[in-house]
Amino acid sequence: MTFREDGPISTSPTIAAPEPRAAAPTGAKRMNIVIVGHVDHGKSTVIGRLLADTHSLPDGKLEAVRANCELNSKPFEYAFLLDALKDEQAQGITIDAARVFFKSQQRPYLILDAPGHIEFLKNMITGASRAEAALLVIDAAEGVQENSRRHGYMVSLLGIRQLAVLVNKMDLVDWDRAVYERIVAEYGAFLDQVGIRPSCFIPASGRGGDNIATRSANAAWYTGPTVLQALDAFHNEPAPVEQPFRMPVQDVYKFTKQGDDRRIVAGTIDSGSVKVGDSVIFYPSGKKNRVKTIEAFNAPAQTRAEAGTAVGFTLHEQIYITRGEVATLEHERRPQVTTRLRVSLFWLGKDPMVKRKEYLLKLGTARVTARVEEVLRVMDASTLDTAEQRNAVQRHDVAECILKLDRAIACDIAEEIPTTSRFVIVDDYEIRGGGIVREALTDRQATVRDRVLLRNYKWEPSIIPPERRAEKMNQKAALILITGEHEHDRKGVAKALEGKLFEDGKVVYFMGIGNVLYGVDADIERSKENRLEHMRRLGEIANLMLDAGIILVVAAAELNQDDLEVIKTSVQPDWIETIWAGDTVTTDLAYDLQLPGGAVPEAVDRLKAHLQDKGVIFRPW
Ligand SMILES: Nc1nc2c(ncn2[C@@H]2O[C@H](COP(=O)(O)OP(=O)(O)OP(=O)(O)O)[C@@H](O)[C@H]2O)c(=O)[nH]1
Ligand SMILES: [Mg+2]
Repeated sequence: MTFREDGPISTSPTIAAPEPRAAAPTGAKRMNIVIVGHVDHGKSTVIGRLLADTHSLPDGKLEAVRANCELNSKPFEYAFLLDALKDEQAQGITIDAARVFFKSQQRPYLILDAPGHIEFLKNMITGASRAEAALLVIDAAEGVQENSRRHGYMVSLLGIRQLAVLVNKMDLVDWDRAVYERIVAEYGAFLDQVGIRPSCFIPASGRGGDNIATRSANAAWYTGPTVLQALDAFHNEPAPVEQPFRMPVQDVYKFTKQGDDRRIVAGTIDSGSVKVGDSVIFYPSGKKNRVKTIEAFNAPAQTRAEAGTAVGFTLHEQIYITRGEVATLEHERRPQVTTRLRVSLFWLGKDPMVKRKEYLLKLGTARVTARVEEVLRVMDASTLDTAEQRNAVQRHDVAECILKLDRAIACDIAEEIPTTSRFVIVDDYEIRGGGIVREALTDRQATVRDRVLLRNYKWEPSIIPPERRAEKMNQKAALILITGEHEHDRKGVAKALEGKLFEDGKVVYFMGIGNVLYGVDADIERSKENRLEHMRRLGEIANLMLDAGIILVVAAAELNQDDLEVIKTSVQPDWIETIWAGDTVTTDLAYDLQLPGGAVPEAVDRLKAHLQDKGVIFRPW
């Protein structure tokens, strides 16, 4: 059993240093630091120096690299040490983000030297390698550059609160204090704007080793810490155990032993803690249950688990939940559940982020289709100039946007629980941007959702789990919504499909919209204002039938996306198949299959094949 399906995004080799001579106390917790800054400002040189000066290099490495430089008559660079270590470890693997380990006398460190910010962003947001603190390098001679600001902003947006600024290459400006002070003033003001207070600014020279691991006589006027002291002064961030419990569901596993129908709900706890006996609620569905056992990976069962650990737990009753839901505790603050989010994001894609286009949003273990509803503000991250109301977000821009998702997700607000507020945006299989949720906005289905959450909370689960029912009935429950233009014979197709599936031995039921309108809906008028309530009731009926394991075929004229979203709020979205019948699509419905006008038998064959593709019914071969 694997608890984590998503491995780290980067396959970077690890640069491991041997036991340093000045060993950190055993048991000291490692600190992860990211080093950022404008190109060529000296990041790799500073790391090389730190490795050399803390005696963290393999024996003879420094000498070997020096000798090699001499042989090729090129000047020695401390940055070459990293390359040499990489060559040793990589054996042909392309390197995107180096991970360098070293130890101070106080503790071990992992330094992430991200050559591009995409890797840094990916790793930070996916949690593949989270940095607790950042070291930002500015070249004293070149001064504050575009990426000095951009990276400072990203550090702030990613919620890294600890930062030290290294004013490097002071040798190039003859250790002129005025130059240093100017940079401190300029960059300090910038950081203030983005809400970060650096722990210190350090005048240094990576090349000369001044103020890196040892204090330099070149800057007698400077009384602050060296880089190594600044790193040692950072605090290890405790795992957010005190916050509300959040565990994005990675997967639901089934025991395979005979007669054992327990399931393990597995994931990594992002925040808070959980105990056996706790009442958990899964969002966005709102389904509730109690924790029966907590199973740890490769360890004996335990009674409690907390943030930072990968666990699985079993529940008292079998409820249907899937990857993408977030497990929470009933007595703690509930997460946000909505389809509309106000977010801050930065965009790294070559093509701008535009309205109307479909993107994939990944938050926790949830993946949903997202569109930009509105670009509220765009900010040039390097200058912090803002522009209101634009239509697109260009590469390297930071923007505040409203995103519309095609189904509800559970998340948190960045100020409250940062981990479950972070997301990335994927386009064409690549991460193009990322950000944090600032606010959960209401959507049209909000009132319906509240009722559904209460309904699921009160739901009395059957002792028969849905998959047992599916096995027995040899079909997966599904709602097949056949809609289309008024003229089109939707009803004919729907009834013919019912007939065909029935003959095949399926438990299937055709329901015309009139059956609902004049029955369950008899107390409400057929007005525009009541459309939402009509859809809600249709959804509730469908939900019951699906819970009974039935394939429900519904025919209705000209359903639109709004209608579908209401129905999706009441019915498990991945149990719905939407079919548009007819050559012209007259509404904004995002359908799963279009059936062009034509003979009914052909339409039914296509539908049947579609249901086989979707696994609703079995395809023998
Ligand atoms: N004079 C002087 N040069 C330095 C110092 N630190 C770095 N350099 C030089 O600046 C150049 C760039 O240094 P790197 O360490 O490769 O810079 P980087 O920030 O890692 O660059 P990228 O990874 O390409 O963004 C090299 O030629 C270094 O020798 C310094 O303190 N003084
Ligand atoms: Mg470098």
